[in-house]
Amino acid sequence: MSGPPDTRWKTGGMRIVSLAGGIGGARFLRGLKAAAPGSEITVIGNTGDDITLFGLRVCPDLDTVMYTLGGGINEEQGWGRDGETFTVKEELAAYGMEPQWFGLGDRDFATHIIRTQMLAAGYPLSQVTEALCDRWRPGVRLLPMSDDRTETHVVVADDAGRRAVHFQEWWVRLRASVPAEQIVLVGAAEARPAPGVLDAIRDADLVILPPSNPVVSIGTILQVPGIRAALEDKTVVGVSPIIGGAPVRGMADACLTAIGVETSAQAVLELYGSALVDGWLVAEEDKGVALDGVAVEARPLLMSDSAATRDLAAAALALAQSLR
Ligand code: FO1
Repeated sequence: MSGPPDTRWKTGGMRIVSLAGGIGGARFLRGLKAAAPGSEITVIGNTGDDITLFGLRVCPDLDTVMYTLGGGINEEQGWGRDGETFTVKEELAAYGMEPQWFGLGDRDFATHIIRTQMLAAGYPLSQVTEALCDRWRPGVRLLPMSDDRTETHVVVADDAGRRAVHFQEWWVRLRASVPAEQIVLVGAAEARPAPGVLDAIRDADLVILPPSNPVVSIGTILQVPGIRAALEDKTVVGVSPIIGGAPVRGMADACLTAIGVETSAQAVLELYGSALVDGWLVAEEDKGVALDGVAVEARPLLMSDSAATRDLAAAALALAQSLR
């Protein structure tokens, strides 16, 4: 790269794309916004976790990003609304309505009612998400990976026999305690990238993969036909979700095991592959990680507070800049 390092991302004007799912991804995005205040960030959100409950469409990863960046998240949990109450949930349970294992709060119900109403009126999920973000103003453009319905289902075998359960049932009710024989994105082959997704990737100056779950969040988004190929043309830097052989939070280890991948920063880098990833941030204890064609940088990865998260995001951006 010729000339002085391009630090526009510090002063603004960069177009950044980030793939995100779940709690770790949303928290990282808060740091990304702080590290690149003037940049235009497009988030491609995972919709494989989406589930229909009580006739309402729930989009956990889109909502986690929207609430976290919009200031409405339950900070300790990392999902659902702050200041939540569960009167509707208790009343549903009083009627014996199932499932009772998924904690939908009263405030959260409003989001799902509006989303379901708009979907029923024929609006695609991308327009519904845009409408919900009108209220929350997350400060990023949040796009679902696809407007087509996809769901992550998990094949398990326990005393109730061998069957496929929705990812949320495996994740929340079973706490991933029953080994997943297979993790399948139902609808993947027919799913098309949502409007704006491929354009955002094409126009991006750089792409960041946050430390989201590499299987059921990042991995799911990469299964939408066309997205991985589009990303391979860009400068992409990822942040390892695994530190010293263990996930920082969540149950990425159970997901990696399910697809026969070791729980390590090296194995996740190889899962993404050097065709996709140009730079890879790992924790100090994983500094031996290497893969031809990938610039590996070791630094603290724990997002222990907002400053640490901002610094982590800044390091990812700086590495991406140096590789452009
Ligand atoms: N996770 C849980 O562990 N228990 C819950 O009861 C739960 C409810 C819930 C409600 C709305 C929502 O948007 C997310 C919720 N989550 C819950 C988290 C969710 O399972 C995960 O955030 C993602 O699907 C995986 O990242």
